[in-house]
Amino acid sequence: MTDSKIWSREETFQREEFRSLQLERLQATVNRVYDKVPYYKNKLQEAGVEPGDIKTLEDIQKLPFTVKADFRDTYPFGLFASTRKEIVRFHASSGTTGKPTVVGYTRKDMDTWCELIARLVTMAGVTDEDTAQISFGYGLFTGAFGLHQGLERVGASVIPMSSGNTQKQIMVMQDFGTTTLISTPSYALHMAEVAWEMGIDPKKDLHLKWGLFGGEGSTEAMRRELNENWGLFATENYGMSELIGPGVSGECQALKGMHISEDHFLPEIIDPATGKVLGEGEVGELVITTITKEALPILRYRTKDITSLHYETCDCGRTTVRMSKIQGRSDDMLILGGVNVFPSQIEEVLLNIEGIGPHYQIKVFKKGYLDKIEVDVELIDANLLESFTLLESLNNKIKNQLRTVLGIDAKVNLVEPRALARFEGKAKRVIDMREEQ
Ligand code: DLL
Repeated sequence: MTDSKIWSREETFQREEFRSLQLERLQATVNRVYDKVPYYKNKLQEAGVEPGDIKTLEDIQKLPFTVKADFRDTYPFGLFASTRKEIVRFHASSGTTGKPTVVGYTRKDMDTWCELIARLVTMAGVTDEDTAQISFGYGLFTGAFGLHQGLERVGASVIPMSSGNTQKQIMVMQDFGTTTLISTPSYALHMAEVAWEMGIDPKKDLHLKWGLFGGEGSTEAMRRELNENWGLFATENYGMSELIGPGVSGECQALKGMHISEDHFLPEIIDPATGKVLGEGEVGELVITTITKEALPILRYRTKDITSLHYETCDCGRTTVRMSKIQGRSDDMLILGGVNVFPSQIEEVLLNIEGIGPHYQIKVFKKGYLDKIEVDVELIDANLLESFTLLESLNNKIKNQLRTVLGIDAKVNLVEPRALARFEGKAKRVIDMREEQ
C-alpha cells in the first residue's frame, strides 16, 4: 500500500498546538451560543456556567451535555446560531419516526466541511487521478453531498450516482472506469452480488482501488469481505448530521482507528450510565463539541456511539486522536441472559464462520423479563439445504460459536441465499419485536 499524502498541516500539530487552538475555539463557541441561541443561554444558566468560566480545556466538563431531545424540543431551527440569510444549505437526519433533525450550514461551514472531507479522502488514498462514484443517496442525508464537495476539492472526478438502480451502478463503474466507491458497507456487499449476477467479476472486470465506507458500522470480517469481493482497499469513516455529517473522522491506510479532526471537534468519552469522563483507551460513549461551526455549534453532544480514544502518533504521521471502530450504540445494546452484547459482536462471530454469507438478521423478543434472540443467517451454497446432516452441523457450529465467544444462547435459522433483505443505504439488521409482544 502506498503512503498517501497528508492534506493539511493541522493533521500533524503537536499536542500543545492542538490544546491552545482548541481552548481558543471552545471559548469562542461557548460565547457564540450564549449570545445567539437563547435555548443554550438558558441551559448554561441552569447549569450555573458563564462563558467566562471556561478558562482551561478541562473546564469543558462544566458545560451541560446536548442530546437528541434538545433538537426535538427546538425543531426545526431553535439551536441555530446564524440567521436564515447566513444559511446556505440545509440537511436533515434520517430518523425513522417523527420529525427529522434539521441541520444548517453557513458558507464558512460549507468550506470547513469540504476541507474535512478532503482530509479524509486523501488519507484513504484518493487523489486527483481517481474517479469516485458516490452511491449514497443524494438528498437530505448528509452522506452524498458531504463526500461530493470534498472529493471535488482534491480534484477527483466525481460521479454523483446516488443509491439504488444497482445494475446501472455496475454498468457505470465499468464504462466510466470508477476507481473509488463511496457507499454504506452493506450496499457495497449487495452491489458485488448484483455484479456477479450480471456476469461481471468486480475484482477482475472493474477497476476499483479504494472503497470509502461509512454511515453505519462494519466489522473487520466485513472489511475482509469487501476487500476480497471488490479487489479494493476499504477504509471507514464516521460522522453524524448533528455534528456536520461525514467528516468527523476517518481511517488512514494504517487502519489504526479513525482520525478525528481535532482542530474542529473536541472529543470526550463518558460512562453512558453516569456521565463521568473516562480516560484514554477506556470504552464508553463518544461526546463531541464542535468548535468551529457557525450555523449549528453544539456543546458536548452525546452521540450514543460506543468507542474509545487513542492519542499516540499514528504510523501515517498524523497526530490527531483516533477513535476505535464503533462497537454499537448505547441504545442498541442487547442484554441476553445478563450478558451485554452489541449486534456488531454477533456479526463478527457470524462472518468468521465458513459456509455462511455476510447477510443476517437478528430478531429480539421478550420472554418474561428476559430478552431472547433469533438469528437468521444466509447460506452461501443453496445445495446445503438438501442435506439435513450438514445443515444441522452448521447450525450447531454457529450456536456453539455464539455461546463460546459471546456467552449468549440464540436460536439460529439457516436460510437460502438471497432470502434476506438487501439495503441501498443503511442496513437494518436488528428487528426489535419486544414492543409488539
Ligand atoms: O451517517 C453521516 C455519515 C455519512 C458518516 C456518510 C459517514 C459517511 P447520520 O445519518 O446522522 O449521519 O447518522 C449518524 O450513523 O451516530 C452512528 O451511529 C452511525 N454511523 C455513521 N458512521 C458510522 C461508522 C451519517 N463508520 C449515525 N461506524 C452515527 C459506525 C456509524 N456507525
